[in-house]
Amino acid sequence: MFDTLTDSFKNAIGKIRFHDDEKALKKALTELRKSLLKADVHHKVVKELVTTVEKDTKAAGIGKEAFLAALQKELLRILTAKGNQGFVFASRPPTVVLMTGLQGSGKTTTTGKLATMLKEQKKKKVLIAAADLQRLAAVEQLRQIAEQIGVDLVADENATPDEVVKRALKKAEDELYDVVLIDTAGRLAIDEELMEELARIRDLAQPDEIFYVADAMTGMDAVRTAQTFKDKIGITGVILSKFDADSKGGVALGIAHQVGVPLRFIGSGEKMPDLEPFIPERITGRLMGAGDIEGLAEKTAAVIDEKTAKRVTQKIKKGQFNFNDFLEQMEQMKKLGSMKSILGMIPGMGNMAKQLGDLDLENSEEVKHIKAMISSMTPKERENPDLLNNSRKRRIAQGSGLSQMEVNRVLKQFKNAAKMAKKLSGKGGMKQMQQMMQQMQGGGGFPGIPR
Ligand SMILES: Nc1nc2c(ncn2[C@@H]2O[C@H](COP(=O)(O)OP(=O)(O)OP(=O)(O)O)[C@@H](O)[C@H]2O)c(=O)[nH]1
Ligand SMILES: [Mg+2]
Repeated sequence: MFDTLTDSFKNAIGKIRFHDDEKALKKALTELRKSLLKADVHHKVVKELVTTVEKDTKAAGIGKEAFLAALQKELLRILTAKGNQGFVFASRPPTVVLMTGLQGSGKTTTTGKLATMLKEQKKKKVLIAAADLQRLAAVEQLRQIAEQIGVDLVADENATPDEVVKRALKKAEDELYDVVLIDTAGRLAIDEELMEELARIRDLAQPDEIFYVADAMTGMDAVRTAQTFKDKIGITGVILSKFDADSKGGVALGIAHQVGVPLRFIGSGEKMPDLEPFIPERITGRLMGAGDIEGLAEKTAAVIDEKTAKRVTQKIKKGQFNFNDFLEQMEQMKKLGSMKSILGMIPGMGNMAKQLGDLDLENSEEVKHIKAMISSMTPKERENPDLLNNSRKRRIAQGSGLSQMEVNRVLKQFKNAAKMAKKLSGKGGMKQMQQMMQQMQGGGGFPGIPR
């Protein structure tokens, strides 16, 4: 997620030294502007962002730290729109959510994904209402999804959408459901008749949230249609689906600011767990190359029980993440959905995620190597990677059929990732991140010197 943008930001930041002059700033800003436009961020948003970063950097005194701070602040501002973030429960259950969007945008899949997240991560009792009766196969599709994820469904091919919604709401009240998700029929374009149906269902259901599911691959059209749905129906959040197929990512960056409605979730694959909350602070971190430890922990918690997740987070914090944890994580990761999106959340692994493409991580060379190495280790070595001196590494290389250089490389990667994760999971992680970025850019940087 956001690989291209993250790379471009790195490039821009690299153009400027700890203390520098206007010329260097100009270069950095040009780089920033070019890359944002290339990523399909809307030109107005780009202009606003670049102008503000320039102004703030100058005001603070041109230098890398000022530039980073300005960029981070401005990114956060652009990504944030007034409204809720992530999933927000109504003060009185059930929380009713109306899912809307154009045909094929991913409403039904996303309804299933949201239900999965609420059930698995938040332990909520979820009911889905099949209010799409336009398409014959729609109800059947939802039935299959509901069955697969073990969530209750109200559906009736012979009823009207209004009746289905009424029944679902009554059932939710009677049987104390926490959340009702209403899947609706798609619109080919902005179709008046269907819009009226939607408005009727809205008035009937009085939803706490109206989500507009937009297909990320449609680029700027996603922004325009979201705007129309906002005007006509009054959406409270946007969900960008099929983000895994959109390598540029610019729409996600601009849409909240352009439409004035928060981007709430991103669909990152076809499987049910492939849904990420879009929390501006975290995304800013990811954009600036720092991964998303919190998001990772949350995702992990969804499939591992909470105790294990806490233990792992503690281990990361203490820098004790070892090879056994890694193997355990790999097993759990199978359940986490798209490997690429997971790797992208780990600090320092963004590049690896990019190289992976759509590769099957589990059967990838990298992971096979690590697994082969681990199987050649003694239990003690698995517990404590620091034990691995040269003679032990030689033995592991032989045992796993790898060259010693390969063993060294993998070990280094593993240690770096664990180290970075530790740094960023602690207090002041953001500050640390900035310092790390400076070091990474080779611009010297003087961590520890107060501003
Ligand atoms: N790769 C990828 N595919 C997705 C994602 N979300 C949905 N899809 C696919 O997009 C297609 C359409 O998804 P649906 O959920 O049926 O879309 P819909 O909006 O309900 O469609 P209608 O009910 O016909 O309006 C399906 O093949 C999904 O698997 C995603 O985040 N990533
Ligand atoms: Mg559908």
